[in-house]
Amino acid sequence: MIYQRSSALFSEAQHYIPGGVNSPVRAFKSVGGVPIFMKSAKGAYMTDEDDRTYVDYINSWGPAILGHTHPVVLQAIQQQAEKGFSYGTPTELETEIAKFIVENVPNIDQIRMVSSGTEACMSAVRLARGFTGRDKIIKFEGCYHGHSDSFLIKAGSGAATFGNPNSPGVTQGTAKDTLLARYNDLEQVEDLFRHNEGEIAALIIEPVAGNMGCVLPEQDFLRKLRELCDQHGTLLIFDEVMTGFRLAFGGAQEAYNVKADLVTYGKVIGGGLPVGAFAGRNEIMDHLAPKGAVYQAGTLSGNPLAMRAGLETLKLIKNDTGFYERINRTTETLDFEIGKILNSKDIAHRINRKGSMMSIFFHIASVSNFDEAQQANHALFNNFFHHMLKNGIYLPPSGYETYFISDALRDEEIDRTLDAVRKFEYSNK
Ligand code: KE4
Repeated sequence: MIYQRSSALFSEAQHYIPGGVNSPVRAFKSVGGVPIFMKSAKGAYMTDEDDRTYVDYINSWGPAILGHTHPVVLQAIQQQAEKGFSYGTPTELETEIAKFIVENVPNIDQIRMVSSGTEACMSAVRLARGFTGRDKIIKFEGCYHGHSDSFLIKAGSGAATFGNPNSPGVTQGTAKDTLLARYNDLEQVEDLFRHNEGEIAALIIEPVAGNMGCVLPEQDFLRKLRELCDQHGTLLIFDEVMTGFRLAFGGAQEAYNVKADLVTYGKVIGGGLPVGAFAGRNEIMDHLAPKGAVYQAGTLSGNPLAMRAGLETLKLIKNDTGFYERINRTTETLDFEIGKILNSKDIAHRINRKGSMMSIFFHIASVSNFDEAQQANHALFNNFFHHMLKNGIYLPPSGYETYFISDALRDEEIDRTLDAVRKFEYSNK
């Protein structure tokens, strides 16, 4: 039986870890089957416990943008580890990476390091609430900003009402301060501002959404959100945990030329080690403890290993003038070539792509919000996922995820991917 060792390991893991995994999406619940246990990764590949190798299109959900275990980053982590793992004191290295990011990303003066994207987004919302003295936030259905209570909210009835908890453990008291709008629906956002005048601290958005599959902002949507936030004294938070340093070195702010008041980061800035961050202009960031009154803290925030992995990753990207052109071209090739093959098989689909983010939706012509993402044929995606997996191509195990292209992909990996797509058989009957 294939995946024999993964199957045995998954059975054992479920005795000691809830659902056998430390993050739900890894359990293959939406695609079915046994989650694959990996034992190593290098470049564009991961190797599972049954010694099967896969071309990796998850790349640890974004961090491995250079490909896995890049030799320069690996050596830098090893050398840093010789000096100790974590001190719990300020270090020069934290200033070095903070300065590097501030000098290379538009519209930020200060940055605070944390240990996950959830922490970054949660803290940014608290800072926005502390800075504005307001309680409510607007988020968008289908956008994911981590598992902090304020974000685990499903749409209330109608658009102008507040949300409802979408997880046990989230209180109504928390949910009432989270307002939901449909992605790309400016009228709903205008409605929310009208119904909650003077009460909205922040609007948080994935500037390119990657958690409902890849969904792009429509023309001028982000610019108009900027205008609405300016009109209503609301802070605009770009959740760039996925898009930061991936869409461009200056992230979505640079790619769309729209300035956010706060920007959150994760994934790439840690190079694969646990890091998150949030950043903004002095006027806002000065409200953060210990300088200001808004409290936020973390034992491992800014720890030397994660800072070293992140800084070396960012420097490699920054110093490689062809980096973004290369990974964007790889993604474009995958988009066009996979599209041609699926069309030749008469399999209706939509591929959304921005930079080195893309995803495939089946049996739908366009996807610009979560409702439409849900209308895609996810059963067909699940078939496609397992077909690709059997052919050594590891896609994200859910139709609601984006693919993360790494710079380690070369013609050989593209050809292997396209060969697998060519073998996909699906009867429309
Ligand atoms: P973490 O707390 O998982 O580091 O980051 C939360 C987060 C915040 N904002 C955005 C835009 C994100 O995509 C994420 C996390 N992304 C998911 C992938 N869909 C992480 C994978 C997982 O949950 O295991």
